[in-house]
Amino acid sequence: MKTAFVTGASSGIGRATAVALAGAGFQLVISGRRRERLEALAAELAGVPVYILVFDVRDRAAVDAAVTDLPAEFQAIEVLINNAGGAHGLNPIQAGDPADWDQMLDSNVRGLLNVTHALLPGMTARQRGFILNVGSVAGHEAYANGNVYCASKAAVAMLTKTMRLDLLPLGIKVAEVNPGAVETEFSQVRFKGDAARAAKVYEGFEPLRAEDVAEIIVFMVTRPARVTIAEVLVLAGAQGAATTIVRK
Ligand code: 8X3
Repeated sequence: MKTAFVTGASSGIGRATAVALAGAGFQLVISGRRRERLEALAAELAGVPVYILVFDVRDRAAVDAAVTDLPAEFQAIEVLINNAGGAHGLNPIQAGDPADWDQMLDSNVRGLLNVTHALLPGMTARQRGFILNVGSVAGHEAYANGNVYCASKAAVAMLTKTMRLDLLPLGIKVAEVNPGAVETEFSQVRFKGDAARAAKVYEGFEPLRAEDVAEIIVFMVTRPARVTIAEVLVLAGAQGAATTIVRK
């Protein structure tokens, strides 16, 4: 049974991807900050071997220790889904909070690097693996007030391209999925728990569901060796670009 490692698996796209990968025959390492959520997910995946790791991707020492301590039967990670991350605040740069900036750069960029760094020795030794980075439409186009979030996802986009070149000779594929408007906890986190403001983001159109993105991720990571789907942009049906949404 192949093993997939999903970061940020306690909610949203990460959780849905874990469920979809289990359905596709993978056993799972699921990581996140909220143990109860991960335990609930593991219970839902009964029948599939699941190992829970509780860490914050920003904490490099914790990431390294968790990966080092993986039981032997979960060590051969075939697929890494670098999903953990998010947005904090939506303000013009002059009104931005540097603490939000740190959090986005630390999770979305450094966190992705921390987990990748911890898993690469195994992948390079086995000369196989697939790293799927969850980017965003925001990494490929600018929108007002997106500043540091857009920049963090642009970093993910360029890391994906450059990692692909570095790792290709070692038998490791690297790809990126770039979601548009997906209704998850994303906007609640961005607006710091302001549920009304978060709901407004998805008002008047049908946003993507986390499951829609998960299905695409599973398709991407299960192609034959001769195929690399390097990048996918997935928008809501009513969405033409990041902030161009037809609301009815
Ligand atoms: C989430 C999509 O457009 O809200 O990454 O930035 S967007």
